[in-house]
Amino acid sequence: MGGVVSAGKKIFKAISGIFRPNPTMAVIEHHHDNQAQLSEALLQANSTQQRANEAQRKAEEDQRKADEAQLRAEENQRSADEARLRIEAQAMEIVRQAKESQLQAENAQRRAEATLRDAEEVRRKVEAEYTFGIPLAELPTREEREETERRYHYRRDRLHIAIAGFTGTGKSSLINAFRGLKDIHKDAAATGHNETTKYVGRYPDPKLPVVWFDVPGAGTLNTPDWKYFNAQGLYIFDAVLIVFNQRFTATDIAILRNCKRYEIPSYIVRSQSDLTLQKIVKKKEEAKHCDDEDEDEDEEDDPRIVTEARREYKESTSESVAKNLKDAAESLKDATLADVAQKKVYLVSNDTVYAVVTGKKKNSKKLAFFDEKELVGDLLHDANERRLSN
Ligand SMILES: Nc1nc2c(ncn2[C@@H]2O[C@H](COP(=O)(O)OP(=O)(O)O)[C@@H](O)[C@H]2O)c(=O)[nH]1
Ligand SMILES: [Mg+2]
Repeated sequence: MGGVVSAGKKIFKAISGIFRPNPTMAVIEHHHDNQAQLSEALLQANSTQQRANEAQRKAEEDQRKADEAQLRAEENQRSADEARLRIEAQAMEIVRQAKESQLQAENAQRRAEATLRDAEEVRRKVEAEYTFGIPLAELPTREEREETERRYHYRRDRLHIAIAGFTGTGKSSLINAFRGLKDIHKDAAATGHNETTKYVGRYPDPKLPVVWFDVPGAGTLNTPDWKYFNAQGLYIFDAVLIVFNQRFTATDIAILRNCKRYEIPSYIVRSQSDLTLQKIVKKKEEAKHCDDEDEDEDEEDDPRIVTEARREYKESTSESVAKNLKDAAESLKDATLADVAQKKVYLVSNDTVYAVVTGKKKNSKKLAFFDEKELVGDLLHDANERRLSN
């Protein structure tokens, strides 16, 4: 009986198990659900992870590309910088070489000029010795010549014209007139009987490429004349005017003689011709009117007397200069001076030179023209010619 009961219990249990929810099954089912969700989530997570990885890779790839681009850009910049530096260095080298070539050319030019000057000096010396009998020692050396050029601020693009003569003859006034300046102009050379100086004055022309030099002369020469000429550095001039008034002095002759030796054009100029002419006219007028009781002081000069006075003045001046030179040629035993005796003597006055140069009259007084136009023309023409041929 007991066995029936227990079998019944078992069947009951089994049946009730069918009709009643079985907790274990639910758990298992639930577990299965979870498992699926988990798998799903895992799959999603995986895929998200993959996408993230993919994004990460892409970002890294982009970064790499950006880095590469940056490197390339830097590389390009570096090459550009290098190329620029190379070009700059090449340009600087070309400039340096050009400068060096220029310097070498200038040095060569200077050497050639110096050699030419030396050769010219030798030629002059030899010629001087044979033609004029001047001992070589009397000629300035190249160093002395260069020192003189420095002293007088010599410029190759200017003509240098010396006005030499004894004090008071009118050198400074003449220089002012040649420069077209009145004596009272602020740049004019000082004039007047008290204006004596031992030093050579330098006066650039305001218009022409000429520098005028006021060379005060010694009255008598205590040294050989070439020493005086060399000491004054007269050998560097393109032209020398020898200005005198009443007396043609030994210094004037010395200058003339040495100009010839150095082949420098020289001009014998008698200044203050207006004053001298006036004196001659006055004397002649006085002689004419000596018996004339009612002589009029303000009366105009008789034109015939003026013409006669001019002729007399011109002739007597030429004659006395020629005589002086002939005498000097004899006493100095210098035949070249006899040739110089034939030289023209230019008669001038400062007001007329001023009028020729500027085309203006200094003041309203009547001007007596002599050789001013000729002097200005000859002077500039000869100096220019000489410079062009040297
Ligand atoms: N009437 C006249 N006077 C002159 C002439 N030249 C110069 N003088 C005067 O002569 C004096 C001396 O002239 P200056 O030029 O100082 O002579 P320097 O010593 O040789 O420079 C001055 O009072 C000038 O005014 C000229 O041609 N005619
Ligand atoms: Mg003077």
